[in-house]
Amino acid sequence: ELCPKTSPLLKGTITINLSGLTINETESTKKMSLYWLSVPLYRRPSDCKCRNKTAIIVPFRDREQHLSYFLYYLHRLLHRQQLCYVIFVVDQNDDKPFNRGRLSNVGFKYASNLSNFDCYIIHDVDMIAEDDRIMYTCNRQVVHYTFLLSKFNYNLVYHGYAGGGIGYTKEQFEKTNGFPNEYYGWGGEDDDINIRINEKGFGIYRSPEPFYRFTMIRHGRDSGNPPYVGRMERLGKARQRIDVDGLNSLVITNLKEVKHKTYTRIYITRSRSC
Ligand code: NAG
Repeated sequence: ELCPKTSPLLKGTITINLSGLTINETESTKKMSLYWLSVPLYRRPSDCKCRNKTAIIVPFRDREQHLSYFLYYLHRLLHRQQLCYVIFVVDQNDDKPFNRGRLSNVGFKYASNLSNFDCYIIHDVDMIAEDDRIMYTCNRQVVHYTFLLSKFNYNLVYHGYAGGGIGYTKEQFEKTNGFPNEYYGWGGEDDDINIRINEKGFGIYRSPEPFYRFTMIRHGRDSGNPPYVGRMERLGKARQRIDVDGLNSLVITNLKEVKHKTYTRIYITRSRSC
């Protein structure tokens, strides 16, 4: 039987306590009382057929502690939403500047190859939903979830901000050509997808509900993620580059996958030639 339209398991506000969680704790499947499908790592509700299948794609490097917190809270939330889902952590396994756009494209390609998801959510590892009514599902427009962040006193930081967590259907991701691959380091790639999404006529949806709040884990600047100096120049050419830089120009080399109990980790290493 199909799960109800509104899950009876939702509790509303989530109290977030960021201390002392470790990866081991998040891997305790018993604690989370979740069940497995035949596809490894594919979670589903135990007593009804899910209405939605969601892939969570996390561009990642060197944030193990954040990942513990992230997995701990997100598994509980997705379980209460009665979703079928898989979490993919895409790990940039080299010491080049962090490339969030490229990692997001790799995650989408990998996930959509594995299964047909209704929703592909690109999600930063340091943002945690403060309410389980923030539905991790997609929409006719591309959905931006993380627009009220603790870091910005729960205000939309600027019109057109599309960072943090954003959900696409397969069609939306493919038609907007995903993320740009050519932003190296911090900043701009999220402003670039905002342009893509609007140019291709989808638009961005932000819920009017006041409970769409996210805690952002405090951290210093990562040494491998310096601000990308050329980002404004790149952004200026974003419109012309939609169809030439993105999912369709992605070259994947040296991909390795490791299946953990609660998520799949994909390592990508840039070879010297690209
Ligand atoms: C903007 C950044 C954006 C970032 C946002 C919030 C640029 C061009 N854009 O200024 O990437 O997500 O701040 O911190 O730098």
